[in-house]
Amino acid sequence: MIIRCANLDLDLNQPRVMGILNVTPDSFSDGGMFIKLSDALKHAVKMVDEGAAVIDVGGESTRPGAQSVSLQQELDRVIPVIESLAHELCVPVSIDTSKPEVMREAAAAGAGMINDVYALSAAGAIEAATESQLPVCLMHMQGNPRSMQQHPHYDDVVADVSGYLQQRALACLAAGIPGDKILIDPGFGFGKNLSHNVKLLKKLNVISKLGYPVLAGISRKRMIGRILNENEADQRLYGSLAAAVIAAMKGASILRVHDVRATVDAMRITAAVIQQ
Ligand code: 8Y4
Repeated sequence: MIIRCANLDLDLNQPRVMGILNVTPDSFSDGGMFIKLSDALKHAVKMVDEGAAVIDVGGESTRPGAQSVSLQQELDRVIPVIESLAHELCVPVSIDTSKPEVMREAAAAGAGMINDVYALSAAGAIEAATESQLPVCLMHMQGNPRSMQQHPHYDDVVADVSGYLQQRALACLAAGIPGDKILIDPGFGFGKNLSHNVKLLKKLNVISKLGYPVLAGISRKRMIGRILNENEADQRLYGSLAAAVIAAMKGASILRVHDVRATVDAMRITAAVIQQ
């Protein structure tokens, strides 16, 4: 299976790694408002050298409790980076956004994929994504980033998440997005407690069976920290690798990660076993 991302192909015949490039003021800035383009580009090139098959650019922090940013602020942060990366990289650039205007401008700047943690549920988002003709990743979230970790509740987390993703995929199909441009993601950590997250990982094969490529973002997340009793996110590499291997064995096609080289090695081993 190969997904066309603007002018570049993303080959999903084996599990691939998406490198995370945050362009928020706590990353690649001197502490002021402006993103240092050269630093962002340098980090993206490093991740591609390490084997990343796609780079995910996000200008709005979606961490639990995070504040939302204005449209202009988000555009100012991400569009110059997308434009620079689209020219310099040989892999597609994904735009992590929920705002239709950002989707449009990112597509015009050369983005190759839309990654939306709200699964195109914002007003105008499905239309903007359809017009861009880019592949879309639809992620499940219960609630919103400000409050989602307060009281997560499901009757059956796997059935609920799977049903939601199925419903959002159908909405995309109805809007004219081709089925082969849809990816789905259970949204680890987005309105889920530890038990919900572990069950989703264990049963990720159920999500895979919906027939769309699955993206999984587990890297350094609190579910890893909770299991390992490790509060420092940068000390969660080995746990994240174990989770990435499990996800890929359960059918995940793309792993969204901070630690590209290590995860690419882990995915090469996993691919060798899957293909045997
Ligand atoms: C430490 C490390 C603490 C990471 C928190 C975090 C996903 C995503 C995010 C995901 C897709 C994050 C934008 C949250 N997670 N997109 N985005 N799937 N498709 N938190 O799981 O990385 S941001």
